[in-house]
Amino acid sequence: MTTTNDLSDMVRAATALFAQAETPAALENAKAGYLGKTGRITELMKGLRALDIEQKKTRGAAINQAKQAIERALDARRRALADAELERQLQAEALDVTLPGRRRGSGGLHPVARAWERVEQVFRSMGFDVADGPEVENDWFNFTALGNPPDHPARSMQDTFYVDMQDEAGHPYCLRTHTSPMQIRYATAHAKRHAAALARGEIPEIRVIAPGRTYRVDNDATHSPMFHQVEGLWLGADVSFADLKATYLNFCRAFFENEELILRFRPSYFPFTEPSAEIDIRFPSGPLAGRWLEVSGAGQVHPQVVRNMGLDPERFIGFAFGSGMDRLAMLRYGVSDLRLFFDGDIRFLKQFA
Ligand code: 2NM
Repeated sequence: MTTTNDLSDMVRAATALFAQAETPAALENAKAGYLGKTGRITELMKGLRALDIEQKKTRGAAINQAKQAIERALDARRRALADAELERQLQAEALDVTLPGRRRGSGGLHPVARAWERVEQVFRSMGFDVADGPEVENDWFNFTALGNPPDHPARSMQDTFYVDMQDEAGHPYCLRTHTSPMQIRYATAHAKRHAAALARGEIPEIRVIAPGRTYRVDNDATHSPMFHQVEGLWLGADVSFADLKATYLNFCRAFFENEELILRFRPSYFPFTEPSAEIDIRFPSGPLAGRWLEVSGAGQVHPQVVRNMGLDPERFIGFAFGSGMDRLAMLRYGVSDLRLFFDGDIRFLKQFA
């Protein structure tokens, strides 16, 4: 026959056993030892049958109290385990909302692309159209139409990248060595508009720039096999060398944001212009002050080239120029070595982002 003391010992033992259970499953196992079908409390209840009515009352009440105490201990431990589990989960999923966010890396335009955009902006502001076309050209557009005779050294394998391909007329293809072929394409593509205007007694204008990638067999500190050019063309009834000077001066002053810079024209030679000139610029102040810097070639478009554009050189006269866009970018952004533009070094490029 167990005593009240035995019952409180049992409650203590059960509480201690529950405290050792580290998981809900272990706890439910421990519970079965007391409250299950063959648990100790259940067995004690069964033992009541043998007692008389008075003993049944007092003993039954005592067992009941012990049972309730064990149930409270069980509940408390269940809650403790559930709290611990929740706490563990919260720890595992913890977010430190005070950490600075991870920023998305932001890109930037390449300095040559920025110069390119500026060039387009400035020339558009002066009424120029912008033309774009193939980088793989046939030699008629790239050389013949532009006044390069068949034996011209620019056509040699040493100077030009040829492509293993020919058009229907047997003209070989090459990577364009300048963007001037675009001028021929542009003029011929607008031939209908010109013819219609001429029929109305007007002389239409061609005012266009062709910026883009160009290719030559060349590779040193100041030459890269791929480089960028912008060529301009302005043809009309009476477009003169004075217009060339004004246009190019305006362009340079806008592009470099310097109203004081001046130009110098030196006589030169190009197969597609006559007369021809080299254009130098000079900054009166600033980091580039005091030196003449070569920036462009230019000239009055040769009558035969005008004819190759499908236009009558008796009616159309004007100028063309060709400038190195990489060089313009170097001067504008203070870059001393052309190769920096093409190395793809992020530390260099970041400075322009
Ligand atoms: C230059 C220098 C001088 C030029 C000529 C033409 C065209 F198509 F009208 F004939 N486009 N660009 C030209 C003239 C290019 O680059 C140094």
